[in-house]
Amino acid sequence: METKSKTQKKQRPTLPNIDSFTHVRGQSLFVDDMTLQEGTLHAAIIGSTIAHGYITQIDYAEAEKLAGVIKIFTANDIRGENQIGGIIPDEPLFAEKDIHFWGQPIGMIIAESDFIARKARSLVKIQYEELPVITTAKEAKDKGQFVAGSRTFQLGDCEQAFKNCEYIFEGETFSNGQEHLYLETQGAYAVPMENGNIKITSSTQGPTAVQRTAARVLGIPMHKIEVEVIRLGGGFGGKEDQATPWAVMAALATQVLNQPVKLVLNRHDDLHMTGKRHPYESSFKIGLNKELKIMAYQAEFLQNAGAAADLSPAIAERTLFHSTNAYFVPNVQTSVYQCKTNLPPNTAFRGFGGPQGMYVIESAIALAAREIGVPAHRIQEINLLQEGDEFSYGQIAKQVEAQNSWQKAKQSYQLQKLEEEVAAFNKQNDQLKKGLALMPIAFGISFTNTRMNHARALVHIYEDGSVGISTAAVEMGQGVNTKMLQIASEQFGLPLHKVKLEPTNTTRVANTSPSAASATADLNGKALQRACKVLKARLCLAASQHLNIDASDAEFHNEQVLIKDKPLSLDWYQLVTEALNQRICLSENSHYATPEIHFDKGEEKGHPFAYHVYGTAIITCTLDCIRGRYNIDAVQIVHDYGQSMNEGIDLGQVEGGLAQGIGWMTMEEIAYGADGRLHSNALSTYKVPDLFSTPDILDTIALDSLGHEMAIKKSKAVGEPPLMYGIGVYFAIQNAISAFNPKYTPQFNSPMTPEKALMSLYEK
Ligand code: LUZ
Ligand code: MOS
Repeated sequence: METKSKTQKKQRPTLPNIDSFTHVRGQSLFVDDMTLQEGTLHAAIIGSTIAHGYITQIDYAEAEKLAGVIKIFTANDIRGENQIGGIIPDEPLFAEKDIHFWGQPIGMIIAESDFIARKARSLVKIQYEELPVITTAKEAKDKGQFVAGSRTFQLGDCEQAFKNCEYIFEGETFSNGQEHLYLETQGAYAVPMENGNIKITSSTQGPTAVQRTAARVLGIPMHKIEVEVIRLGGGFGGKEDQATPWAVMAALATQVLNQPVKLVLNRHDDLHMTGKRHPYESSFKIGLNKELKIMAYQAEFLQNAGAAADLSPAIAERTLFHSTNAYFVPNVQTSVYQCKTNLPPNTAFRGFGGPQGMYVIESAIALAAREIGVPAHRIQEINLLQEGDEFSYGQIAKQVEAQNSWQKAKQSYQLQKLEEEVAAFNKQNDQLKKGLALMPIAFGISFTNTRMNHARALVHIYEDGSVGISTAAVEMGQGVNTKMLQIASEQFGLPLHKVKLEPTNTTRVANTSPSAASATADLNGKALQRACKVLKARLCLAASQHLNIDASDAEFHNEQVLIKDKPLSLDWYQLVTEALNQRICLSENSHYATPEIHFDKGEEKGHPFAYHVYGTAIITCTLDCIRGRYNIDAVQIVHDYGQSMNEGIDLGQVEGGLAQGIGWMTMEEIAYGADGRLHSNALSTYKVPDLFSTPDILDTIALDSLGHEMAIKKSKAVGEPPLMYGIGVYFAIQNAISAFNPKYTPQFNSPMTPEKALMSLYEK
């Protein structure tokens, strides 16, 4: 099978990801590739082998005797606080007595080699007293177990509105978790510097989170810790907060032993010890009028937070923000409960609770469509957001592209013809059935926590005219460094090879937000643009003084300095020299904070997002009704990139996001036993999408939209939104099942694995 993929209407240039060159040669550096200093020690983490209970006895004697074991660390070795909770202080670095999930770190073996450390780990004997294990959100809620309080968003008056509805439907949904499966597992390398200072190289989306937490646990000020990030082999949210503990452990061992320590989790440990996308158990009630307008929508979301809060409160909030997806609903009441279970603390994952919210309203629409006897896309279309509509959290929708992307998809991909083809196919075939579904998306861009929406960029122009750039942006394959390079080289009119992106480092750019929320290029790009402009103004001043002219509006192109398109007698390099002769500062650290956004958590109202990203996907699939297997024939997308600054990279984000969404919705089945142990703990038992699960045809059309002033160069954020196109695949398969089995009552229980599809096909 061959996947055909293209972006139609290529308007703008594409600069290949600058990392491609070293990636394809295997020369890109990750934590595991670092040249190790002499005396480097290696760590293995001792994880709990029960999910809930307490430790009654630990015997380290055998492990300690093993030659090459240097020290076994426990909570007793911590000089600061044994606390790593990011939002709520409810999570120890090492368990002291109480165990809350299978794989919870209890201690760490430091040895001369990785092999010895792991061998020693197998010699540690721990005895536990076990307590009852909770693995589902529902059970936790029934027992009153929460990591934080519930939240409710409200618009209009649902109760009143339901009274006037022609149709009312209620249902329940489940969406499972999802393993991040970043190619590079969690890891860090800590090195002692002088005077108790420590440098940590970490595979983290949040270098400041590592620095802050290491300072807290080690009991030293933040300035004694430098965190550097070269690049990540994938993050997807899994390294927003959960890269932190491993980096802190390595730093702790370095602090105590004064030797370099490397800690890289193997895949098995990573799967067992880290949290994933939150499973959600939800219920909904939807009311429509005769014209199929959704008049009222109620939903209750039970978030399976796992054993500690981690980022769950922020993720729960985003579920509510996106509970009505790309639709306007005048009366909304949504609540979310953050249920405490004995799973590893679940965490950020591309979409950050948004997809879980969107899946529920799509389920509600699918149920309504089936019961009323209309295609779901008719209900979807009638209810799409329009200019000036109010979201349930009070933000007024502006520059709405919901209708535009929908209509463009319908026309460009000939929806009517597709529908006719599917109907004709289904009439002619007994054993194969086709299904079709549409999936509109609207995703809010900004950290929902307003105070996190800021970034800085530090730019040096060196005396030879070459440029070095540091920002808070972490490169994790998403191409942010390439975008930063584009901005600086355009601002200064320099060729790409004259500009260098430095690794992200907390001593160059401090107090940073993580690279997350799809907002990294916007926030850091805007800060970088500012820094470049400040430096250009200084260079213009230098030119004015030297040439005795007004060069304040000079422009920079092709290593030249131009006034009204005429080059000055000084080129870029000569001007840099002249500025230094005049003792002008050629370094600048600029700050950007997203304007206008705000949110009042008391009222649950405000304007949390800089803007929204829109798009529409049309999905068709073919289901083998003997075997339950399905093939995704086509996913045809109209996506709102705004004015994309790099269509190649942005298309890569759409394709990757879609594949990840398809995986979440169709095949990735995380399985925990009733004892809280992860059963899907290898790639033989956890199926992720491969080339055969991607659509035969994958088309993306760039919607010709204006973009947004708050997007960098009007190029809208692209990281997370496309994942949610994958939700439509679930409903396309469901429609194919319905075409085969008229008695099928849709269950909204994702992922739609072939097993589930097969059972549904023969349900009576
Ligand atoms: N991380 C975060 C995120 O801390 N806040 C957010 O709003 C967010 N949204 C998406 C992804 N990560
Ligand atoms: Mo994220 S889910 O780290 O943007």
